[in-house]
Amino acid sequence: MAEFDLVIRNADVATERDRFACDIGVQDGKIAALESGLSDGEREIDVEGMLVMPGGVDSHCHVEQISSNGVWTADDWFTATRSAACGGTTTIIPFACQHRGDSLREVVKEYHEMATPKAVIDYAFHLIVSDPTDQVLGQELPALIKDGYTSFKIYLTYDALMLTDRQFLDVLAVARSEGAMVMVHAENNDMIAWMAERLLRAGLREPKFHAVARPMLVEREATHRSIALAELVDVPILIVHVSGGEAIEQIRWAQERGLNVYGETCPQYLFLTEDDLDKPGLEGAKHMCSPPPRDKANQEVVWKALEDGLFEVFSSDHAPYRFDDPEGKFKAGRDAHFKQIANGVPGLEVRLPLLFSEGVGKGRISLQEFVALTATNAARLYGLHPRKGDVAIGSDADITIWDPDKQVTIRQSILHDAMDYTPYDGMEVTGWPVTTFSRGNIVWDNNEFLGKAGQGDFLPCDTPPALSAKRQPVTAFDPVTGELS
Ligand code: DUC
Ligand code: ZN
Ligand code: ZN
Repeated sequence: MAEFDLVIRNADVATERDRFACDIGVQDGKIAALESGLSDGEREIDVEGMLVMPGGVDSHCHVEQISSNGVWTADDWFTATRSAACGGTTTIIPFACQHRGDSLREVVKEYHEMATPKAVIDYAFHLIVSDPTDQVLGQELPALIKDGYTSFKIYLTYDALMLTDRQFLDVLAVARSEGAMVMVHAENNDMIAWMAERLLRAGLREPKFHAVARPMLVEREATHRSIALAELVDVPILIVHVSGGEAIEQIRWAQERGLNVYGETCPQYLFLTEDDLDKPGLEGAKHMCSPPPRDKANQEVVWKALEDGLFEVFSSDHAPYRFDDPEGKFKAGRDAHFKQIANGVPGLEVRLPLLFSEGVGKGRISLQEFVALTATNAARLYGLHPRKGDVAIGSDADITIWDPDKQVTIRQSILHDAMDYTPYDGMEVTGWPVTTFSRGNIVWDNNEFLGKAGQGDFLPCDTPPALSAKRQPVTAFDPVTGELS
């Protein structure tokens, strides 16, 4: 009888730490052996000439979520996880989004009901907290954290979701006392609303004015404010979807002061610019997301920061709204102004190939940095490592086989989400995931999707390790414990 369920022979393995040649033995969905000359597997594949990496962990994507202005994402749990798997990603961490008045516990239950029958790959949840009532802060969040929902996102903009600074402090305090990571959407709501009102009053309605209403300083201000609030509470935070230089300066400033401030960036800030929002007709809407893509100079600063190690994670922020669909971007009508157009771009499937091609292929980041940015760091940050994000004995056999030389022109027709466009249409990349294993099961092979709805499991997350960092109190009074030292 074969010793392993699966043996991957002649693997050239890249992890966040190193690169080594071996065979990979998989048993019961886990990596059981990493050495050359392994004995037989029930199933064997030879991957000579390919690269072998941990499957990607996409820690920021929106799946079967309704936006603050009432538009559902095009992808459900099946199409989103299928698209992820075909792009080499084996774990996603979307959001369970609380709208005001909702019980968080109920929200989580509803998201599970959507995900369980449809998910193809494994998943965890971040919670979006938009209504931090006493019940939510005192009972629901502590109980949910214990059940493995150990990260939440808060918004500083969008009237329907945003928290006041005071509410934000309350959420940060719970994160510290109960052990959770807070992710922040950092944009100043009043600045945006004020600018938008004046733009619309002046008759400036096209998609490109979305970026004018949200200039870089809007993000810089909210990033700095978030850092200060987290410093007061003495708890780590992660600033999501960082778009350009001024926000990066704030994060660098915090990191140089020794604060536990993490940053995330996304493909749209490395591969799109504000000029894309100025495409003819309504085409610009295909590139609208928040914060918006910036100019070329900012794009270069984001690349530099990525190379310098400022960012912890590279996520897609997949927020898919179809272009030519009355339920999509233009649910408010084809004559909608920029405030009424659904905000977000897809990116689950192309996240890894884009960064591999432009980052590793062009020598901007190493292969190890690529693995860290796209898989290992997110798994660690959100309490899923070493089960996810690694090729190591005992880890889940979530493995992506890469053809580093495969040349692909990105077109919507080759992708597997439910979208009708990709903002990266026509881009040429070198390097593509050719086979993806999820816990040892093949879900993508040679241009064929082989996964099954419902085979993905929910992953409860451990306490994020960043929460055990040494305390750095700002005053002798600890506002979380109430103690005076
Ligand atoms: N924020 C996100 O995180 N995703 C899509 C749009 C947005 O504003
Ligand atoms: Zn956001
Ligand atoms: Zn998002």
